[in-house]
Amino acid sequence: MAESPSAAPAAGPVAVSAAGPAVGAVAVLSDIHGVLPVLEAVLAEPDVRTADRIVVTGDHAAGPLPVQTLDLLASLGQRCVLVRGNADRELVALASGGSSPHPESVWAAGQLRADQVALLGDLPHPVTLDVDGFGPVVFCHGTPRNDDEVVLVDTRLERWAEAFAGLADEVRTVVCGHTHMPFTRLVDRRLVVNPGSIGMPYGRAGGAWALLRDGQVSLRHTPIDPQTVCARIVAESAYPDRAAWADEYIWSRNSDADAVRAFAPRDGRGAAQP
Ligand SMILES: [Mn+2]
Repeated sequence: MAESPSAAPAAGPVAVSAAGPAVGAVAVLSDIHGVLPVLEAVLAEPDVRTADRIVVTGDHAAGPLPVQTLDLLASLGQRCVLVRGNADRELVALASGGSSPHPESVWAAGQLRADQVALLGDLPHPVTLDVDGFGPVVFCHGTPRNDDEVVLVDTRLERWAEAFAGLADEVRTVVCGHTHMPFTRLVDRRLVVNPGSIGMPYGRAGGAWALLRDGQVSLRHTPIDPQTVCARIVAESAYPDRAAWADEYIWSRNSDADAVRAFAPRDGRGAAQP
């Protein structure tokens, strides 16, 4: 087959509310949920250490080590971009007297310092960054329009189209978190990436993350020793149910099959079936 002629260079991508020049490699972490030991393991990965930006797509602190996790993220400075997740929004509401069905969130909200509540209260959603090889990339928690909207690897194209209706045409890459399962797929010519979860992975223990570099996406996985991580959480957290919480989530007792079945009704599938 003949080589295609090389196309003339296109005009540079238009950044959509993206501040500053394009950035190089981006490590994407998500859904840390206060699991400091796994965050530390992922931050020690060579490709995370050398990434130009670390973008964390929400749900940072609702879990067993909220104060220490936010302090570590803050210590990364401008290289680290935090996006708001629904659980971060919930922590802010809890800190001013709200209620929640999630006991670890109620506890975590009571641990945070005032400056940390303020930090969470100021987080943006979504965030657009111009990334080398990608153009403008939208980083969100649930979907660009809603930090609590569920989309799954097998969500119908109609729902994806609704969720992306407000995106500018030049946005060809969207990164979502929230569902704690890694995948990458095309959705009508847009590349969608979910890095999975650092702290509460479904289907496989360890820290899941993603690397965006030179126009290529790779899904990464940092192995951990669940026994060691659980022992640290038990030793370092004061959350009363930390042992059971760590056992369930650090060992990834819930499979991706369990999670997809549980979340599926939330993506509208079947709702309009005759
Ligand atoms: Mn979430």
